[in-house]
Amino acid sequence: MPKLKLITSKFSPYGHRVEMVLIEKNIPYEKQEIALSAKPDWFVKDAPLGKVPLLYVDDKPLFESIVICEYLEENFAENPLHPKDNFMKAWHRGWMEFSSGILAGTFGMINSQNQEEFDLKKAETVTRLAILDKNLKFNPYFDGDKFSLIDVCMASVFKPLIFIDQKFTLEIFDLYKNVASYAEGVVTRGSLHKAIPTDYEEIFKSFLERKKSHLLTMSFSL
Ligand SMILES: N[C@@H](CCC(=O)N[C@@H](CS)C(=O)NCC(=O)O)C(=O)O
Repeated sequence: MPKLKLITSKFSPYGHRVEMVLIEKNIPYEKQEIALSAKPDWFVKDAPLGKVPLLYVDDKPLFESIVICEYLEENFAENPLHPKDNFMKAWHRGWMEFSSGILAGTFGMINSQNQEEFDLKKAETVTRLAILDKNLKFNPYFDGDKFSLIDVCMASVFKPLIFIDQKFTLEIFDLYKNVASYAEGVVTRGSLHKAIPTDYEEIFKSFLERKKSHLLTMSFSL
């Protein structure tokens, strides 16, 4: 078995999804968290896009979270996370890509500096939730009882979205009952709890402050 080392940052949803896969598949790994404000030289050299997560496989780096998750799925047989059927696998992969759009909208809201920007990013996110709502056919997971890679991706996406929705009373999920119950289901997955740092709320709060997020001008309960 190759030696695996995950390089991530505490707050990275992309890192959380890779760690969830490692945990779901009972793969032994080491983890190193780095500060993105002071990237080490070895990281800059090995990460072509300068982003976490990075996974060292016997000292060789892989980058891009979905690519890393697929590598783990293909190379570690325990607890398969993709459907066997090739059409369904491709369908799931499409929605994995879609999940990254929801994450981009969420971080767009988080990074907004004014109301106009915030409203635009919120509208983009809500539009994506409306589309997902129509396409969610099963419960509790995307594929029914079977927890899959698409649920890993969605869990990492919904964790920060639910956080801001609840703390800032954004009412983002109110019109989308399928998405609301699906999102609540995936964020309670044990592997997400293990991947999320215990001081998640504190880290989130300092991130908002550092970014001078427009969210902090709204009424909140942090
Ligand atoms: N598409 C990438 C996105 C990764 C990403 O955006 N990572 C952020 C942290 S959440 C990062 O490393 N940002 C540092 C930077 O852009 O300098 C993936 O899926 O791995």
